[in-house]
Amino acid sequence: MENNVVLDKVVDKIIEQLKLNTINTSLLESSVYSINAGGKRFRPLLLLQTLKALGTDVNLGIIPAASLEMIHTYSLIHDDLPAMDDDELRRGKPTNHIVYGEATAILAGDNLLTESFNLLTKSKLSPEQIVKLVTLYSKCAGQLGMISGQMLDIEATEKELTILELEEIHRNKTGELIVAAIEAATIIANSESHVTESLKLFGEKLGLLFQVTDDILDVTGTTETLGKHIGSDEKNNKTTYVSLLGLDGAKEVKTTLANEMKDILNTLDKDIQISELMEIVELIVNRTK
Ligand code: GRG
Repeated sequence: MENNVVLDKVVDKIIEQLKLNTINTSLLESSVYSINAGGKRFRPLLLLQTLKALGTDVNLGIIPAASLEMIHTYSLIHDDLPAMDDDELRRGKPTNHIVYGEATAILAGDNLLTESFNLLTKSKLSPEQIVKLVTLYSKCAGQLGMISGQMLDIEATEKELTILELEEIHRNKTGELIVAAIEAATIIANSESHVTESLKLFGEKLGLLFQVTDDILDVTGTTETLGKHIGSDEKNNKTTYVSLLGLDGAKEVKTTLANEMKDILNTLDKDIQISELMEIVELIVNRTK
């Protein structure tokens, strides 16, 4: 099945879940607004592509992918709030709080996070797999992952970080949900632990590749890219790969990571379709938005 067709099903599942449990139209509208505001659907795509690599039916990944995209969207709504990055634009569109007000945006984020777990429990996977996914998502999105990354990021504002400190933030803030997409696929596919461990390492590097590319695009990107969250890192005096290493240094990090990731894929068992994951590396390396 074409990726776009499955990704449409992922989005349909999210909207269905939000409509099913709604008792308030403003909350529904603001939640749906951010789900439909032009995101790349990278985490769902990664989960589905990893399932393909593992030779598992992508339909089994639709609900887990939808749930993960809901968590990601909540994090962006909250990240844009005045108390956090205070951004007026994301993906070239007004941020949730600009359209619906701060209180509704906070609740839309809370709503997406909470409903994501409710949706996950409706999956046709085994109860053991569902519990593993709930454990994984709450770990990666929670205080052992993304939320701590966000906290470290806030504490780092106006501070000059070392590369190790910067990567610690990105591993948590951006990387954990990316690793979650890959690990979720290994749970769905019942992969052997050595496969899961190699793919998690691949995912950790992918998170950093994603971030260094984001930092590079923030200074070299098109109007569309720059409009996604207008230079908020510079505005908030945040260290980036480019501010720390220069543009050429950041590009070098990007090349090294991509090569290391391809090396990991080449060590995987022969029955794994590594071309599906090579495609993901190329997608990020060639990202323009
Ligand atoms: C508020 C708890 C809380 C967490 C926020 C992920 C995050 C933590 C903030 C995002 C800040 C940011 C812009 C980071 C740069 C890399 C990144 C994660 C970009 C957004 O992900 P994309 O590019 O977004 O996949 P789209 O818009 O395509 O869905």
